Amino acid sequence: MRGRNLACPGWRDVGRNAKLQRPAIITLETLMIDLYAMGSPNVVKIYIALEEMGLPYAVHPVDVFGEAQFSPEFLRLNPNAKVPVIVDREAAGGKPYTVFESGAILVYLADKTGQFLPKEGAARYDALQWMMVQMTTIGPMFGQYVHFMRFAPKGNDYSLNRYRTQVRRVLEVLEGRLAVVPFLGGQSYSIADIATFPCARNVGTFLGKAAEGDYPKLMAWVAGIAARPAVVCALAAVDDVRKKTTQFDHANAEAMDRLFGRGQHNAAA
Ligand SMILES: N[C@@H](CCC(=O)N[C@@H](CS)C(=O)NCC(=O)O)C(=O)O
Repeated sequence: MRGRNLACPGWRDVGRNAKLQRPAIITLETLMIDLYAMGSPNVVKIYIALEEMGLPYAVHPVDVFGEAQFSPEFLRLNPNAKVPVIVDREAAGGKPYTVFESGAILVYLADKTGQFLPKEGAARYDALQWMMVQMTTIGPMFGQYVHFMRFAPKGNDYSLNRYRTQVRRVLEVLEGRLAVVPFLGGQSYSIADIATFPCARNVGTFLGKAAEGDYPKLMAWVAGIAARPAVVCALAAVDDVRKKTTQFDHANAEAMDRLFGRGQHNAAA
């Protein structure tokens, strides 16, 4: 079967077309979930959730470094022009339902399947509040730090130091949490862990390998999650979508300016 990986039954590759321009029309088989994707941490969360929950899904690569998120077809799915997006073809009410924002998608999928998020009580809100730490702090602080480290013109030391400090600060918060409970939500693996793993596994890449030694509990937690079979499958699927989308070091200058609101796209004035 096309693109089917027997060790990872959830994932099918629907794309002979390397780079998605018209997302709604290239599905070759009807699978439950359409995932609009590239290889960034926000999208990795959703790959992991779909694999962990055993939901069959079709991947539609969105070439973010090639401006595909600004196409009218994609903007109909997410007016905010960002991946990830899912379309649930088997939503309640019998009509497809579209969800964007990775945190909303994780809650949607957890509620749909009854997995990785307790239905009620303190355990539910423990998981949700730790997931929100990722959404509001870990993701944005990592994102800004990487922006100033990798993409901004040199000479922004104030910004670089501010975001690096914020990344370090929130990693210490995670280290403290994992010193008292095995998972971010408490006693069980949840969407809080699924949301946080994709950034946390990059500590060595972005802060330098030695920094991993500062967060032993966090790194042990990363290793435990990385070894889960569903996560291994998810990361293999992410490698595949990376091959089908432009990587940042191959993007053209105009696409980068548009993505980052620079040059003729600067609207700060
Ligand atoms: N808060 C959003 C962030 C999504 C996001 O920033 N997606 C990036 C890739 S990681 C994107 O699609 N960027 C395209 C753009 O900004 O034009 C979420 O968690 O889903």
